Amino acid sequence: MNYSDFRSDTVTKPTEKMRRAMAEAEVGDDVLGDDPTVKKLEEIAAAKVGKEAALFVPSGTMGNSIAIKVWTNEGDEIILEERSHIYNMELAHLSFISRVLPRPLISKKGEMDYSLVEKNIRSRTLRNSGTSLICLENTHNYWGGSVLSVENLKQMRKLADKYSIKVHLDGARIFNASVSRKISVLEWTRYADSVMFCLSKGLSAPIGSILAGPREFINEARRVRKILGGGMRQVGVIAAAGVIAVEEMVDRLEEDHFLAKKLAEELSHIKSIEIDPEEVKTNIIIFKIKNKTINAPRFVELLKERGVLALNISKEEVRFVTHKDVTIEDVNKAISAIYDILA
Ligand code: TLP
Repeated sequence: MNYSDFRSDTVTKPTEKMRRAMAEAEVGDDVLGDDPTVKKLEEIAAAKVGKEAALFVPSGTMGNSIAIKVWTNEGDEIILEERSHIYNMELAHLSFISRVLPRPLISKKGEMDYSLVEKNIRSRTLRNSGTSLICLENTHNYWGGSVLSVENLKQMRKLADKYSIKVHLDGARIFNASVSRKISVLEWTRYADSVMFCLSKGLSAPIGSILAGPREFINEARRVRKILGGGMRQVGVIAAAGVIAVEEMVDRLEEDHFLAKKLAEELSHIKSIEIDPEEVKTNIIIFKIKNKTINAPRFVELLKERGVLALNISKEEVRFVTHKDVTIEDVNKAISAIYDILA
């Protein structure tokens, strides 16, 4: 069957230009610091997010886990948002690798409240282990690709400075935020000590993410990457696609946002679906199924039978993600399939 694949923007295939650049990439042993293409990517990426240095890592999960490992000591507390990817979807590397205690907080669509965060920052005493890090996510995946306000980042920075702690930004889709708000990513990243962003999602590179921050932090991050088995050799063949991802694939994200909005608007007319299309600002659409006989996992199975792939993220929530490799025809096909199932 010819599937229309809305499971994630991670399913995007590299462009022809990426494949050519990969074939022709100049390479060297990157663990020995010899790969010119990786160096080029790291320089471009650091500049994009306004940081001193950057590190090319195999995945977003590794980027986040390295950042947390470098910024914390075992037993520290870290504050993050309760629906965040780091807390829910990264196989507990917080406890497995960094051995820190997560303190998840409620939020309004990913934005944690200043006074709530302040109340939860604990200083190091004989009874408290002490907070060393706040993690933020922008765009916020499980809040349906919501965009954090710059003001929220500013507030979290203020708290971090007040209590001498760090801010890490999981910016897996930070370029979607930038395109949606029509402002530079720097408007957010300037308030974070470190930033991770993914090349392999909407930007369509086949593999890889970037971790960026101060030079000393990145030097240490490079050591942790090696510990985790992420020291890669002639990896310029992959970094070459990453260069095209950051330089040429950002503006087109607008098209993904347009399709997501269109899909959300159509879905909002269906009685047993709960969604506010106004809230869909980027390329992720999360909606609730209010049908008594069909739960989200069953709904996703029925979609598949009709040639449409999506993910259920809970018993009642379904997620669609738009990206380079879906078109308006795929969106129309999804809408017909959904009407067919819920009619
Ligand atoms: N998200 C994936 C899945 O894990 C759910 C997706 O399809 O959305 N931060 C955020 C906000 C993410 O959405 C993801 C991946 C990551 C980090 C991790 O990136 P990878 O998959 O490269 O380890």
